[in-house]
Amino acid sequence: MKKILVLLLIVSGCMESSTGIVEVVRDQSGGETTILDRTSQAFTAPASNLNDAELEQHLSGDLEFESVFVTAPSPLNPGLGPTFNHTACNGCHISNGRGATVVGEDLLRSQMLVRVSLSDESGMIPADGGPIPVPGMGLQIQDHAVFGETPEAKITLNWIESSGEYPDGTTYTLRQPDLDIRLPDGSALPKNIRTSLRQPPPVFGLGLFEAVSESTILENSDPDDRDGDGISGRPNYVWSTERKEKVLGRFSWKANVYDLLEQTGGAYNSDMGVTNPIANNDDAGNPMDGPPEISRQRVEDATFYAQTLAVPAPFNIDAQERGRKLFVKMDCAKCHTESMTSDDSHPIEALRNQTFFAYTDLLLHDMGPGLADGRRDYEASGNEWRTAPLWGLGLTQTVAPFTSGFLHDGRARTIEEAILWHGGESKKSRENFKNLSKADRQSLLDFLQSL
Ligand code: HEC
Ligand code: HEC
Ligand SMILES: [Ca+2]
Ligand SMILES: [Ca+2]
Ligand SMILES: [Ca+2]
Repeated sequence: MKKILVLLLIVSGCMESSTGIVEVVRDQSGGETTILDRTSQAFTAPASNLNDAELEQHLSGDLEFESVFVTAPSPLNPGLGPTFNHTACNGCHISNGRGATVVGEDLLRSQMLVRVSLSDESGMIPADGGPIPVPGMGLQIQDHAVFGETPEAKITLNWIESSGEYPDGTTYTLRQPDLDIRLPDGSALPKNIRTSLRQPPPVFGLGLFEAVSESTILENSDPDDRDGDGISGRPNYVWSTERKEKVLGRFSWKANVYDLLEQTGGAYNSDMGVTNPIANNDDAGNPMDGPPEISRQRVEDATFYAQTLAVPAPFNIDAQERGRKLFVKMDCAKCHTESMTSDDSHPIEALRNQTFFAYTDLLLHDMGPGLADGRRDYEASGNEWRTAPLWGLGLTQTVAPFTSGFLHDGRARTIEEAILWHGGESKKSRENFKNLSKADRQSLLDFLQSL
């Protein structure tokens, strides 16, 4: 079937107007980076269009991503801590997918992070416009420490369940996190500190997000909702430590990070306590004395790895046309923009001029009070989140069985629960979903599961 469509296109020479072409390309979810793999290793393959030199750097980066850091002095990977969240990138991004959300345990077992800041009412907004660091704690709680040092806090995660009903009488249960955060002296975190629980997102395909031009992203934004459909979509503008100016943010759950280099340098510094030329403080905001603990090259190699991971192709997506049409009809695609095309300027050749299907506009949306964390991050309000990409969604629990959840804090145990949490700008879309027949809801879920 597909071959016939391709032939027809060659004959007709018409790429845009044929409806057939969309099906053919949709299989190539990551453009030419795409691989065919639906196993637990599906997020770990190098992009299939890398040249030899690129492949070599990718493999060096793979080693960096797996490097386990230890307390100095040590011949290999010293520099962990003094406080930290985990010891390796892939300790949190399990097989390059999400972390796990374990109940009750301290968060090292669950790979989750808690971001913190002071409430804006305290009026000390930093010159770069970012969130206000908590004195002595910075912007993130490190709940582990090397021997002889004290973790910043002890965090316990529990879930609160609630139940609801579809108009057709089918019932469901949802859960939301309830954090208990204790300072070393046993006292609770002061009330003026905003907290935000974050699950590690998957790390494949992200180079393509870097390779999209700013104007491509801004095309989909509608900050004042001029077309009156209740959906806005706002860019986040964040401080770039490398460029030393405010730039469009694309990474992390609030699009509050500029690029993958700054994301990676920040992760070494804040998540592992490993200072480096990109980020060099103890996450209480204090610049560290002494030379960085790892070289710029090592940070660049780990970055390159995340930039050049392959995107797994969807499974038999042609059979999910009914669900895909419902996805569009329910207005899901108004935020989960089906495809984008990168331009020709990214330094990595394999990422240039690729049309890919990530199902995100990379913009911020108000998702309502149910999902709100109340913690501003640059332009992102306490209600706003970056539209989560949906590629690879159906592989989530293949890659990390029984453990991973959906949404920024992993609260949704299933894709269905994730949809039911949609509020704010996406409330109408959620209601559309709830009002579908059971069979139609299943078709939509089957489509998402095929991604
Ligand atoms: C303690 C767990 C943990 C460790 C260790 C960790 N990460 Fe993450 N990572 C996260 C979390 C949580 C987020 C989401 C952060 C947010 O939204 O604020 C994230 C976000 C990311 C993103 C952005 C993904 C996206 O969709 O925008 C990338 C890329 C990334 N991490 C790469 C790395 C690399 C490279 C390392 C090692 C140097 C690393 N991470 C170490 C937990 C971790
Ligand atoms: C107004 C914009 C908007 C609309 C409309 C919308 N979404 Fe979302 N979606 C988001 C945002 C933003 C997130 C991330 C929210 C979070 O993590 O708290 C998200 C997250 C998700 C997730 C979880 C993804 C993950 O990686 O954990 C799924 C699944 C999803 N959406 C499916 C849908 C479906 C299906 C529809 C239509 C019924 C829909 N969305 C409509 C903005 C939207
Ligand atoms: Ca250190
Ligand atoms: Ca801290
Ligand atoms: Ca609009």
